[in-house]
Amino acid sequence: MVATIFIVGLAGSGKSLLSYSLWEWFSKQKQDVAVLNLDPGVINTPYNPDFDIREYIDIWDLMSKHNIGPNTALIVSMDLALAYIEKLNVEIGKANPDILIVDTPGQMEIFAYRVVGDYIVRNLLGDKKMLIFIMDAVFCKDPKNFISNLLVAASTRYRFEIPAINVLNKIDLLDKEEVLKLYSWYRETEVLTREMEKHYDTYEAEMMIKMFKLLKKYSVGNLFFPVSAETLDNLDVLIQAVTRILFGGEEILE
Ligand SMILES: Nc1nc2c(ncn2[C@@H]2O[C@H](COP(=O)(O)OP(=O)(O)OP(=O)(O)O)[C@@H](O)[C@H]2O)c(=O)[nH]1
Ligand SMILES: [Mg+2]
Repeated sequence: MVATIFIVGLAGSGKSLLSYSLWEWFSKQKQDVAVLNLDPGVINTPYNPDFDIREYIDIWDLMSKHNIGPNTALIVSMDLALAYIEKLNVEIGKANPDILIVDTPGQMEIFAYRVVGDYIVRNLLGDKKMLIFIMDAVFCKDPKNFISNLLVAASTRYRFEIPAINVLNKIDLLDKEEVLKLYSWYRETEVLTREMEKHYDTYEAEMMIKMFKLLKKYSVGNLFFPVSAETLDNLDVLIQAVTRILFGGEEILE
């Protein structure tokens, strides 16, 4: 059985580093874990990809052959990637890892909001699938950014219709009080409301809080974990949640 974890998030939020940290953690637990790089535009990855879309698609070649810029080339390459999903599935099937971590492209809208992403999530090998949505903790220190990022997370989650976890990454760059504050914003709407009212005018604060309440209402049970992909703070807690979703228990944590 292959359990597939898609790592999605805004550019620079830490998708690739978290892919590596998760891979390292599972490997240390003697789990059979592999990483698939789905970002055709990346030059260096922190992990050694077991499977790699760059084996099939050369974004630099596309740019020079068709005289297109990097964003268009990325769109074209993701569309081309569809033709290679079956080939990747054959590769993955042969290796048959227990856990497959999928690092997605930097420009997340190409994966999250175009048909290709949906196709990949549906058709890539995986008996069980889940999504980790990463948010950058430094960006989220502003309550408005925090709510906007959660809205993006929710829209991504509803698009893919697989279990999802929100991760607040890079907490090592915040002090402890700041992390606790962000956590309390998520848990207690009144605290977030006060913070919004402190920094923004009434209209803006009211609108954002209304959106946040809606989001919480329809994302009941959506999990939220502050971690650091760099220092591995709280990664154990995230791994436990991932394990519960994918395997329904603690069996692979021993
Ligand atoms: N301090 C700190 N830095 C981090 C953490 N996670 C990622 N970074 C750094 O943030 C930068 C971006 O990380 P990546 O893992 O490349 O992020 P990404 O989301 O894959 O980036 P794109 O694929 O370009 O969208 C790198 O310099 C990482 O070293 C973290 O938890 N703490
Ligand atoms: Mg990346």
